This record gives sequence, structure tokens and C-alpha cells, in this order.
Amino acid sequence: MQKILVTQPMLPELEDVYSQIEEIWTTKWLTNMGSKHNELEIKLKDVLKVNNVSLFNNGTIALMVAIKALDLPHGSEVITTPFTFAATPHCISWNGLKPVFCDIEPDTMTIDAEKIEELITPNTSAIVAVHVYGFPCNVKKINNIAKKYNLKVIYDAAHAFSTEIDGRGIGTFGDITMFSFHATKLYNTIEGGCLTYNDDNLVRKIYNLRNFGIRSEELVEEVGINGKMNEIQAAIGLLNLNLYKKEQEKRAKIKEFYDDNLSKIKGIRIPKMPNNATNSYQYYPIIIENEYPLSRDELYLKFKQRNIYTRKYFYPACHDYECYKDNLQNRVLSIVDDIKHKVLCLPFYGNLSTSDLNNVCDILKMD
Ligand code: T4K
Repeated sequence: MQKILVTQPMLPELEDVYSQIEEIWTTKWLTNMGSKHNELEIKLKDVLKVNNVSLFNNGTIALMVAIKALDLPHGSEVITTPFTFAATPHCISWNGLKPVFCDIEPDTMTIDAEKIEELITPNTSAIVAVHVYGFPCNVKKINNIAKKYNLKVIYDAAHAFSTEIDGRGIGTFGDITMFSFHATKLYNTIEGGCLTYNDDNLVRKIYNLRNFGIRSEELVEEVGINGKMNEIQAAIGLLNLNLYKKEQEKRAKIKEFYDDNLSKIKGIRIPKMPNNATNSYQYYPIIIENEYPLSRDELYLKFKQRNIYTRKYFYPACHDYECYKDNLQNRVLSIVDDIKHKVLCLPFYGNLSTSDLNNVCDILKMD
């Protein structure tokens, strides 16, 4: 039986890639804010419904630059979620800041905005929240807290490409938002990512930080890094802009199939997208509750024995990592400590066949 993986990248036709590469070979312009890069930046503004877009070579460097751009006091505390990919807290730490982990909401699995205020100290400088699996954070409440305590807000929207909240691009909330365009993401540029932000004053700062701080041939304005997206990445990005909606439509049908087949199984909970937000269709997580005959780990192994590779995103949670174990100082994060043992991401990509989907559902139904 062929392997079924948790995801598969959306790929443009090879002949379209060849013709893009031919253009790049003709101009011999490979990177450093080339024409394809600039075209993609402009097009993404419309797609994401945002004021400003800065492209990056990957989402992690983008997030590091976002945090750097806000000039947070060195050593200050940043409240964040432990239920995310390693990149989120690591970007905080690499900036010389301390991640302070907050518990999550059981439904959306995003940071629990009701529990943020109790973690604020005179040293708190920012909140880094994650729209995990594309579920939107409580942006209203987070915004109110940030205003009240004068904190910066950065959103990690690695999973939320094209998501809208009440018709507004998800990248317009907070000070800066990061999107990842990694191969495993709904929309990919092989590796890549971007920052979006409302404040035009950040354009120059982010441009500098992404390009070694270089402003012109003889002027280095500040300490920057190399975060530039190259022309081949941008070319793939331009081609994939024509494809992502179709991929979302296919995934919407797969979601419907899973929902119909799984919603009646005792012990399986399917987290729901809030009514005021659209779905990016990045992941299909389910929660294996105690009434289900198998534990999450037993189910994961059962899938694996049948060549189906589900993923336990995000187990372990970030506060379990050796490098962050001391950050908690005896605080208990009861919701995330429960959910991290129960969550499982099912295979979810447009090319899954009906027989693949039936196989997945049959295993869950214990047929
Ligand atoms: N913030 C959040 C919340 C994130 O989830 C991420 C990335 C970031 C920040 C950082 O953004 P980037 O710097 O990555 O742009 C994967 C991805 O590498 C990572 O991008 C992603 N999150 C994370 C959730 O998933 P792994 O360790 O699970 O990848 P891997 O290699 O096991 O791939 C997963 C599955 O994808 C494979 O079973 C098969 C499929 N796959 C993967 C690759 C790389 C393919 O079919 N083709 C491929 O080329 O981390």
C-alpha cells in the first residue's frame, strides 16, 4: 500500500516552472529583490488584503525580523502560546527575550486571551500569538489588553494563509503578522514567508533588517540579517497564486467528507472554525477524547501500521522542551497539557483519493 502522508505540497505544472526559470536565466537576476520578488509582493497585498507585504526566505527569519523590528527591551518578557511549532518561541529567544507560556483555549487551541493579563509584569513587552491550524486568535481581546498595557502584538499566521476575520485580512491585526510559505503550507514558495503590517513607517526598518541593514552601496544603517527571498522561490509563488484557491476547494470537500464520517464517532471531537472567520484549510486536527477506545498514541501507531502517517502537531508542547522547562516556574497549563496528548492531524491535501479517505475513516471507525 502506498504511503499516505499528513500533507503534500501543491505543485505548479513543470512546463510553467521551466518557462519561469528560462526568464530568470535570460535576465541572470537570481535574488536581491528581483522583478519576480517585487511582483509577488504587490500581488500578495491583494490576496492577503493588507497594506504592506515584505517577502522573506522562510517564515522563521521573517518572525525573527518582526520581533526585532519592534525594538523590544533586551531581556523583556513576551507572552506566547506553548501550542505551536518550535519556531515561535525560538524566534523570541533568539531576539534575547524570554517566552512566557500562557495556556490555550480548548476550542480554537489558540492562546487563551482571558489568561494573558495574569502573566503581565513590569517586564512584559509583547504578545506573540499563533493562529494555530488557521483558527483565529481572539484578536479583539488581545488588542484591548495590548492597548491597556502598552504591549506590542505579533501574530504567527504560518497556518492561516488567506484567512479573513469578519471580512478583514488576518494579517491586518496586531503590529506585524508572519505567514509561512514552506512546502508543507497550503500556499508554498518551497521555503519562504512574509510579514504584513499596517504601519508604513515599518517598511524601511523591515527592508533594512532583511538585507544586512544595507540601505545603499555606501550606507549600512543597522544590524540586519539575510532574509531575502530569491527569484526561483518568487516564481513558484507567482505560479502557486493561480492554484491555491482550487487546492482550498478540494480540501473543503475533503473536510466535508471527514466531518460527515467522523462527527458521529463517540470520543472524536472535531474543532470548529468560528462563524466570523474563513478556513485556510491548512490542517485537519481531531481530538481523541477519553471515551474513544484507543488513546491518541495507540491510534497514531495503528495508522502507521497501515502506512498512514498522521502527525501529533504539537506534541511535545514548547514548554516541554529542555530549553524552556524552567520558564514555567511551577505554573500549570492544564488545557494544553491535556490537548497535546489528544490531538492528531489527519492526512489533508487536495490529491487524496476517495479510497485514501475511506481508509482513514475506516480506521477511525474501528472497522
Ligand atoms: N510558526 C508556525 C506555527 C509553524 O508551523 C512554522 C512551520 C513556522 C512558524 C516556521 O515557518 P518556516 O520557517 O518553516 O517557514 C513542518 C515544516 O517544516 C514547518 O514549516 C511547519 N511549521 C511544521 C508545522 O511542519 P516537520 O518537521 O513536520 O516537517 P516534515 O519534513 O516532517 O514534513 C511533514 C510532512 O510534509 C511529511 O510527512 C511529508 C510532507 N512533505 C514535507 C516536505 C518538506 C512533502 O510532501 N514534501 C516536502 O518537501 O515541520
